[in-house]
Amino acid sequence: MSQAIPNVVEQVDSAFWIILGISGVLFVGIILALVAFLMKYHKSRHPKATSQVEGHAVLEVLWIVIPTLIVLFMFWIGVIGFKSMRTVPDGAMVVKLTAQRWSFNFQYPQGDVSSPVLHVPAGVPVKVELNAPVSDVIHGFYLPDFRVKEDVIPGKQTYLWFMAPKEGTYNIFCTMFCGNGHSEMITTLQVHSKEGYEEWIRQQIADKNKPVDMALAMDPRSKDIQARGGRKLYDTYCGSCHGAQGDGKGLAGARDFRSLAGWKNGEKLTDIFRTVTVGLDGTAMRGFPNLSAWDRFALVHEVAAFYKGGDRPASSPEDIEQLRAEYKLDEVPVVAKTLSIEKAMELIVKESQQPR
Ligand code: HEC
Ligand SMILES: [Cu+2]
Repeated sequence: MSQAIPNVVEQVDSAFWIILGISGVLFVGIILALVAFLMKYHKSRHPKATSQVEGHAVLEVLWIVIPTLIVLFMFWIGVIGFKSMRTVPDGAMVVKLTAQRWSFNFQYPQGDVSSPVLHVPAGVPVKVELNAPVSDVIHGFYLPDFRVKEDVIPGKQTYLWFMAPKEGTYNIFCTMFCGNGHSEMITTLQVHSKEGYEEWIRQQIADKNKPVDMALAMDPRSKDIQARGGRKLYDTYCGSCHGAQGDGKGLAGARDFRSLAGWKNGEKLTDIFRTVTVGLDGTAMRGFPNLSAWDRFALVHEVAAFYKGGDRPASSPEDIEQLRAEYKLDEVPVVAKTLSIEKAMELIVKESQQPR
């Protein structure tokens, strides 16, 4: 059941050039005729007014029929391109996007992996299912290099598909003016070879399943925490609301981390870990359970580091033990799910054939 995968980039570009070409020919033709008539019928050459010409059936039919055909031709090119944009090829890999003020998060069909940068294999059609939480605003998902763009609408799933022919890094933009952090709502598409993609997914899963050593995780200077790049994680996931300096200036009501005033869920490192994992009900603070536990610990330390003063309560050994038990943090990997792309695609195709 294989069909040729249309080249949307080519279709969009050729529609553009054809329409530009037709418009160009008409523009030049009309201007030339205008100038020619201006000169030919100038008053100096024709001092007497001409007689009134009335009706010319052939001419009138022509100037209605020809432009209509041209416009229909443009429409037809558009319809073909539109059809290929809206028809997801069989066997497309499905990635789920959640866009919210002001970041993108992609979830992959393999394992329970997610990332702020979109990773895909080259030469495989990818369907991106676009979602935004009902409490959020409309965003736009734009992949200029692949000529596709679609609105992301809270509470309604939309989609687009594209296929990257070769490896590389490409831009992704939000195209809706979605508030304060709109200009930061930018990410990238990373296209790997098929093997490279599998390897990436495998690493992500291994990383997620890496058991946590509580002593190292609670120590901001341990190399396991340092290696996480907490600052970058913070900028990616939290800074848009909590502000670059943890000042809460990004979104009204977001926590200012520099003082302890008014914390709801507790201000010890272990409390912060819980908040980062499950969020705070009824507020804009959502949980980030898709991030690996190590990443969440790195974020906890990043947040705590904004605090000015010496009186932040320390987590007791009991707190730490309780957290470990609650989240089974030191357990050995549960699953290393099947990773072959072929296998994953088989499942996806089956799923996509279910009636909706
Ligand atoms: C969409 C905006 C938004 C994003 C993104 C966001 N937060 Fe929050 N966060 C909030 C708001 C709003 C509050 C305050 C909730 C309240 O107290 O009503 C909050 C509160 C918190 C609290 C305090 C909880 C308490 O006990 O009072 C912590 C800790 C926190 N956020 C950490 C983070 C971290 C870490 C990230 C990034 C992984 C993050 N937040 C991303 C909006 C956000
Ligand atoms: Cu946006």
